[in-house]
Amino acid sequence: MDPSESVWWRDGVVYQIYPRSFADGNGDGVGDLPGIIAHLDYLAELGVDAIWLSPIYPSPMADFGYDVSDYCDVDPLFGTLADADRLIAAAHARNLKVILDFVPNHSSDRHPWFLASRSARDDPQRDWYIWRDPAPDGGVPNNWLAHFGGPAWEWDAHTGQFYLHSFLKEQPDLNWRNPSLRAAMYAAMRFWLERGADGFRVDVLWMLVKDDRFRDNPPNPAYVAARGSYDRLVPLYTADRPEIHAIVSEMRALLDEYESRVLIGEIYLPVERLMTYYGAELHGAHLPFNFHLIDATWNAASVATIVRTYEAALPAGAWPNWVLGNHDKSRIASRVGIAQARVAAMLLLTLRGTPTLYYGDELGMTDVPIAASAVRDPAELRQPGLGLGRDPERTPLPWNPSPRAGFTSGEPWLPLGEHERTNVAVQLGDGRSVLALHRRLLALRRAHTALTRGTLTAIEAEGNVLTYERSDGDSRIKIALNLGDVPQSVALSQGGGKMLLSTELDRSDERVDGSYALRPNEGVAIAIVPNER
Ligand code: TEU
Repeated sequence: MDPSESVWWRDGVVYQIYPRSFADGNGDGVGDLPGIIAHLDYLAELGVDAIWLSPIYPSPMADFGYDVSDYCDVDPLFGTLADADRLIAAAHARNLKVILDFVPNHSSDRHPWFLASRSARDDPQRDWYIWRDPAPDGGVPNNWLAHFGGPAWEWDAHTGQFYLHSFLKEQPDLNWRNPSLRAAMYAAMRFWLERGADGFRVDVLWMLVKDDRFRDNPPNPAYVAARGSYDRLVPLYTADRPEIHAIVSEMRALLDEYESRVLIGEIYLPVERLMTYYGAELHGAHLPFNFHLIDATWNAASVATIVRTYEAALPAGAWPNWVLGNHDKSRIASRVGIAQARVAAMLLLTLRGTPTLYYGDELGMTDVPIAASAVRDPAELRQPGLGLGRDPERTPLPWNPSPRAGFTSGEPWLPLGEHERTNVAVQLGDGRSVLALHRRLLALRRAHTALTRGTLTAIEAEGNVLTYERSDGDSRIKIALNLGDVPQSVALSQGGGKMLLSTELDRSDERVDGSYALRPNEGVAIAIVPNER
């Protein structure tokens, strides 16, 4: 890839929208496509380059859209296919790309394909799903477990077999070993590419293929009950199977038939396994999602190690990416505290590689406590009390300080958190807000190729201060992040500098010579000025 050429998914920033919670256009309490269209200017002015929409397809909503009953339409809850076309056109008119969420591991149990498959053993689509006879004792075929608890097998009395479901029983796994199923799924991808989608985030990409001998998964020696029953086993035969890479390459070849589309993979794997999803000769996913900061111990040494390890493992030509959160994980401001959330934002938006920003993190939104009576997420409902529920990080985006925050005129589907200050309107009017910081960081990225495509060197952790340098040609920018809550003094190794940005937004243009002070929970970006001759 020619480093001088502008490539949107390399130089740009992705913003994840959870459509149910972004903006409600019709007052039913659930976000929708007209609501997103109405707020595209906000996203363009924020300075992001692409939006990734969590699933918008017809779905019984057992897993809030990750149980798809028609891959080529829009659920009426979100709008119509015409609304999707309008959204893509309106986004493109603002130079925003649109990435859709593709959910190929499983469909809804109400998808016509599954209704056919379960109708009879000799139905032509029987093998589009994974059916097995009972074990000799009449029980489940093997020990495979479902992410949301319990066995991954559901008995179907009508045809006398079990079917596999890696998540809910309402989410039967599709059989990616079946060529006609693969062709049908690629046709669905093509359907959206033809309508102008700029690519896909592919759900559970690393799990699409399962062992063809259905061997039992081994016990997990590091099992922790608090992580839920799925953690009892190591998913050796149900994830990261060698055959998956042929499928990733087929998906990539399909996208390469179109102009500059992106393939992002949701992949929770150790770094060295994650890297294999870039594919041989890099014909795999453009961006295998890098989730390694999400579970990081939040201190300078741990973060430095994660960055070094990931950078060192990247195959030649592979483009990095970074994520701090998503619709499945506790929000960054809840994990590290709102003071550190500013530092985390500077880390995310100045590391080398494509960042993905989760909606609401630009305001410093935190997880919202959900009363047991208001819980919607099956992850919590099926294994209550372990903290596995994802509703807290999926609450409506507050647009203003009013009781319904400008999100809806109806009853929001999840409760709004405290939003007197954590809302777009108030923070747009505050030059030192978390939102102002994100706008300034995104503008800084856009203004400096050192931050978009420059090198990353000199990663150091001294005490709880993380420093690194981004360079492109003569342009050198030093990033210094105080991950602690005590003041620090940092030496500028050589030359002088000019303060570009502080996370406190009150130090721009300050001259820096020799050393500079970092306040508690402060990050700074400094333009290195070579030694005066
Ligand atoms: O998540 C897949 C995944 O990694 C799960 O283990 C995830 O961590 C889940 O939150 C477990 O509670 C993807 C989607 O992001 C998630 O929202 C869906 O529920 C899941 O797949 C099934 O489609």
